[in-house]
Amino acid sequence: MTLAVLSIGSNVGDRLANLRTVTDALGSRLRARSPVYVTAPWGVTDQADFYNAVLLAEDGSWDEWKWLEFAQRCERAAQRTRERHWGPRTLDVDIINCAKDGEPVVQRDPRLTLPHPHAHERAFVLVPWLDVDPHAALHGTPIAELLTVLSATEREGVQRRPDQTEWLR
Ligand code: A4P
Ligand code: MG
Repeated sequence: MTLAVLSIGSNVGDRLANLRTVTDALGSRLRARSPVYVTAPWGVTDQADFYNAVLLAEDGSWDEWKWLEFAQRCERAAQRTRERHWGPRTLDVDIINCAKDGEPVVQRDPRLTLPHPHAHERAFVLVPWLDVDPHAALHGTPIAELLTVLSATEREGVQRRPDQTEWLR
């Protein structure tokens, strides 16, 4: 049994509809979804704001590689193109963490690095993750603590979307 923490983001097209394709594809695997946040672009800043959310999902037989396959399948279905590293995209699905029988998988394979190497420095990951799992930790450090280390600008760039009704429907 694996429990995956998925970070989903979109800044091209109908952002909410793009995020929703992932919850639809997860179906009964979906355990929890954070609210949707409007987030300032991270890394490459001359692009539109993103919508971001974090999902918890569980599967009885999938390993971490199956979660990566799932993520890439969702990106392909959203006609995701790769023109620019950290650039605009219809859909990005990153595996932030994957716990196998309760223990986090830790690996540095470039095809799948776990936990996600940038998670600790991204408020657009930590803020929604905290919503769905207040006790989560990265390499043993509580994510609530990691958030306090981030700059005010980084944290203020992540704002909860005022209306969540369409997302929670
Ligand atoms: N890969 C390795 N580890 C992982 C993992 N844990 N999860 C590999 C998913 N993929 C992983 O990704 C490049 C390769 O990383 C894949 O082939 C996969 O096997 P990519 O999606 O092709 O390229 P990318 O997304 O441009 O690069 P990267 O490094 O994945 O970027 P990120 O980290 O996804 O960041 N700002 C805001 N506000 N919100 C966002 O959602 N997203 C990005 C993209 C930048 N800025 C953002 C946001
Ligand atoms: Mg990615």
